[in-house]
Amino acid sequence: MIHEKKDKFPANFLWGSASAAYQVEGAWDKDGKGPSVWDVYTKVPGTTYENTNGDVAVDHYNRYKEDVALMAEMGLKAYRFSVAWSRIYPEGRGEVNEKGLQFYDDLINELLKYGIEPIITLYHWDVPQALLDAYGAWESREIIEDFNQYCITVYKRYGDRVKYWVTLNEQNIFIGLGYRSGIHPPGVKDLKRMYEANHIANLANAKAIQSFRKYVPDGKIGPSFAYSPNYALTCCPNDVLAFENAEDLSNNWWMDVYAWGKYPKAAWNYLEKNGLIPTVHEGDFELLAAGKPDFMGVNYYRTTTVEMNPLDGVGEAKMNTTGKKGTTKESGVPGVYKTKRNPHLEATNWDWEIDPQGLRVGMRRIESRYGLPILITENGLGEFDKLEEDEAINDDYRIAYLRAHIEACQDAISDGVELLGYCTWSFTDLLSWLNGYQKRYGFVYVDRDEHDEKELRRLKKKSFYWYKNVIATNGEQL
Ligand code: BGP
Repeated sequence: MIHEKKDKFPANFLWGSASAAYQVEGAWDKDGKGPSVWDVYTKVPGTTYENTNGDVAVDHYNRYKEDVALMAEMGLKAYRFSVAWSRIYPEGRGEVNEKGLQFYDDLINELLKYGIEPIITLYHWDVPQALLDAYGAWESREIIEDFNQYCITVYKRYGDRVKYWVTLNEQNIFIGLGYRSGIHPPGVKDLKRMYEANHIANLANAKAIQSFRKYVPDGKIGPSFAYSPNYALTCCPNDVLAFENAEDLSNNWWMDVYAWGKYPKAAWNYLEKNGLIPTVHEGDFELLAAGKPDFMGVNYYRTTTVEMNPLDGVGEAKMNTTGKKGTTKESGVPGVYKTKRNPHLEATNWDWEIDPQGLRVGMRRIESRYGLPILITENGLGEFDKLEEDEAINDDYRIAYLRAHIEACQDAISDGVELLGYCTWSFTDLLSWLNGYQKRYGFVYVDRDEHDEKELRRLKKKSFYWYKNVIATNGEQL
């Protein structure tokens, strides 16, 4: 639909920005924190870009007051951050670390002092290493109760002040990269193990939501899904079928479980024929159905375009983690689908296609299929930024990207989507899991690189002032 007049953003719209503990905090072993799988994995040479790790990251643990003051100066309405499980439970379970709890108390209070709504992510990929050592982390059902206990501890501690919560960040990514492509911890390449771990993560997600109802009855909770809506490359029926396959296996496989507590049938049958379906115990589907979220959290960066892939066609290809444009190869599942470059879209230097309309398409699909409100929990542009001699950072390309995506949000609202808020990725620059510090996302430049921490100075980019005005005008001036 082309709207002659668009609806306005709601008055209480959450104009936000997001981060994750491992990518900003640093202080990896301070004040009793235990190691997470990322603390260990990144120390294995060759696992990350130029062997970068989050030992110091952007030192948010020590500089959170400075960072929150910048958020307040911008007028940010919401800040999404994650709690590092191993700060709260250094061993993943057992003894609680009071100093870890205190850190997030201080951060929350600092945000509230300026009227910034805290949004807590319970899990952004940093499972305690002790649980990987003890029972294989997401590969054992033991994690369901350990995760639940950790969640209950933080619900009880922060639930009086924090009303928006995210359970698992991008389950599809941490499971897919951790157990299919093996480029995230624990570095496994085994499809059967992937689907098993994924089912266990689904159960942990549902259990955490079930507990939430008891401890934070007036709060809202949902998962953050890494949503890349699919397009068929052509209207050839085979490509349309490939598109349906890709939707079922790469999106509905997760979102159907969150919203309805069941897996999409064609994908289930396909995996069953290939010996890949997860082990289901009695009561699993009841628990999944009981874990219905209040909203679908959406992390959106790009769409995916697919065509049919023959049975002897391409398998999974390597990701571009260098920023050398055009180096991404076609990737796919033989007999199911394969990815193609979309000829209508420009891409970033990391080959992520820039597609604001795709965000609207995705939100429309969620609205039609699940009827759930949506919270954009991440959206942003990772690019090389240049610090000029006068210390300006003229990131007009980031402004253009965000502007177009916010316009798409307004279109989606005008279409009837219930959108609670929009969090950019990210507020300050931060560590990209596999891309070091060269791939920047923030409104605030952090002066450090892969090999030199320098003084970690914070410098406002051009986009900082732009987003400030967007918030001040509630999205009227883009
Ligand atoms: C999402 C993650 C974030 C963040 C972002 C950008 O998948 O939830 O943690 O890293 O993507 O990704 P990248 O750093 O790979 O560019």
